[in-house]
Parts: sequence; C-alpha cells; structure tokens
Amino acid sequence: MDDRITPAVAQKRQEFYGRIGQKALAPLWESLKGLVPRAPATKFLPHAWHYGDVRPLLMESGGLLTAEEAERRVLVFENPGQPGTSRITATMYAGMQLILPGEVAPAHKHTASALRFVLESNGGYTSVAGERTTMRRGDFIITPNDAWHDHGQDQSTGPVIWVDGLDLHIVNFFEAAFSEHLNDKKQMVVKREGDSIARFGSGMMPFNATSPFGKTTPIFNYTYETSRRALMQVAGADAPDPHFGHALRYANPFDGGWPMPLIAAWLTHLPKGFETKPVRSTDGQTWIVVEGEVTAEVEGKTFTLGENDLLAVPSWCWRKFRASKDAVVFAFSDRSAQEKLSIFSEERR
Ligand code: GTQ
Repeated sequence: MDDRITPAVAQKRQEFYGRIGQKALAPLWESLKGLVPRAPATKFLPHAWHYGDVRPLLMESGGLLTAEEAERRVLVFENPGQPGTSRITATMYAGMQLILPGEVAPAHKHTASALRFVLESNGGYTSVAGERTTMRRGDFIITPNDAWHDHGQDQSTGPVIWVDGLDLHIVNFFEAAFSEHLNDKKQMVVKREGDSIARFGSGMMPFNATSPFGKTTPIFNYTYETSRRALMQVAGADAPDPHFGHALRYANPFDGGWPMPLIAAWLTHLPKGFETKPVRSTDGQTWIVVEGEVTAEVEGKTFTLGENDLLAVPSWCWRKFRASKDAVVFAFSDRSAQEKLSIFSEERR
C-alpha cells in the first residue's frame, strides 16, 4: 500500500471503511501484512522462571487454599510478552501444581490433553482412566483428552510439585472444548499399577491391540528411570548432535509419532562444556532443566538455568544452549500439532 496519499483521499477511504464496517466488511489491504507476515513475528518473549523464586510462592499458595477448593492449585506461567492470557508461548498453557500431604485434586475430564513433568514427589500419584501411577521426579506423565484424572498425595511427607503443560488454547481456538466433573473426589481405580507399561511400554503390545486413547500414546507414565537410562546409554555411544546434543523424543508405540496429538516432548543430555549450534523453529517451546546447569541464549538474551528452572522459547527465536555442568533437559512444544497441519519449519545455522 502506498502511504503517500492526500488527506482528501485518506478521508474518503476512512469514510468508505466506516460504511462497509456497518455491513460487517473490512478492507484487506489495510491488514494484509499482518495477516500474511513475511516471517513469524512472535508477541511472546524468551523468558526464564527460576525454581528458587516460584517454589516459595507455590508453597505460600498452599497456605491460602486447599487443592480441593482450588480444584487445581496451580501458579500459571504467564509469558511477560502477553500477560493475562495464561500462555507460556503462543499456543501452550503451562503451570506449576502443588499437592500437599493428604490432599486430592478432584477427578475431572476435559477435551484438552495434559502432560505432567514431575519435579518433587514422595508418594504423589495421579490416576488416569482407571489406573493409578506413582509420580517420581523426572517422570513424564500424560492425561489423554477426555480421560478422567485426579491427583493426590498419600504419604505424610513433603509436597508434590510438577509442571503442567496443556493444549487447551488450541482446543479453545477451535471452540471445541468440553469438561465434566465426577461426583466422587477420586475416580475408581480398576487396573493394577503398571498395567499400561506392561501392555504397551516394553517394546511389545497386545496381539490385535487397538489404541485405547485414540491418537494419544497408551503409555501414560514415561518414567524418568527408563528415559534417563536410555538417554545416557545413547550419550555414551554417540557424539552429540551439533544442534540438539543427545536427544531422545518420547514416542507413541502405535505409530512412532509424538506422544500426544498436539504436544511434542523430548529429553536432552548436554555433556559439560558442550555448546549447541543455533537453531530456530516455529514451535513454541518450554524447557525444564532436570539435572545440571545450562546457559541458554535466545535471540541474544542469556539465561542461566539450574535444576527445575523453566525457559520459554517462543516461535522462530534463535536458540543455543551450553552446559556448564552435565545436564539433562526436558522440553515440550506444539510441534506435534504444527506437523499435523504441515506448518512446522526449522532453520539451523
Ligand atoms: O491437572 O487437570 O494446570 O485441568 C490446568 C487445568 C492442570 C489438571 C492445570 C487442568 C489441570
């Protein structure tokens, strides 16, 4: 659009826009550049949350209301580029949830899928679709869409703290969200603990198995014990990838794809002193340091991250990581959704 127009022409156009606006019409030429950008221009900022800051506040919330009162007692990670939108990146919701000894976060279900990445747990559990799994530090746990779930802590010692990641904004974007509450606080547990892993998580699956959760993985707890052992064995055998270090992604045994239809997740090991080359991609990523320490550089901003610290890397931001100590880092993003929609892009330097 040529901006060098006379005030008379500008006024004529404005008058026209006003009239067509009353007929629920708008001129594309005034908004085309924003609607069809030359490259992704994120409204979100690279940002880090340090566990040393967040944990005391989460514990403080534990003195303000019970898990049952809150339904889910969660401090939401609000990207400072878009405060008030309950988003850590453009599409992803993330929060930190607290369960105190004896508490229950009551059973409900919803269209959105959820992941839990466990930071602290001594006796915490989550029940999903009739099966209970014990939560342990580093476990990557999944709640498939429309599966009943409740969380609790039976032991008398210590809080249970984890990071939630949900695709609820994507579901809400499609205006396709439903939810329901169970009458009982806890759902009935009808399977033995470990049932899903036995059936689907041992490199085997039942003869003639059909997927019990549609396009979501039937393994709902990828335990840290198993994931870490695999990652370290691979790290001992290979040189780290220049852009990604040692990285294993969580996989759905039915199709080898990402564990959830809309959310991707992976686990990375960076040996001490290793520095990745710059890469950027269109998914909005959340990184959580599980072990060690890393320095992340995102679009020129430097973040030093220790255990349990979080980092938001919005779409199309250049990123690189350097491990100042041997590090294990978990990440999730909306890449799974983007790949299904054929809109995922990546660039490596
Ligand atoms: O645990 O079911 O952080 O429904 C946000 C919404 C957690 C949950 C959240 C939820 C949950």
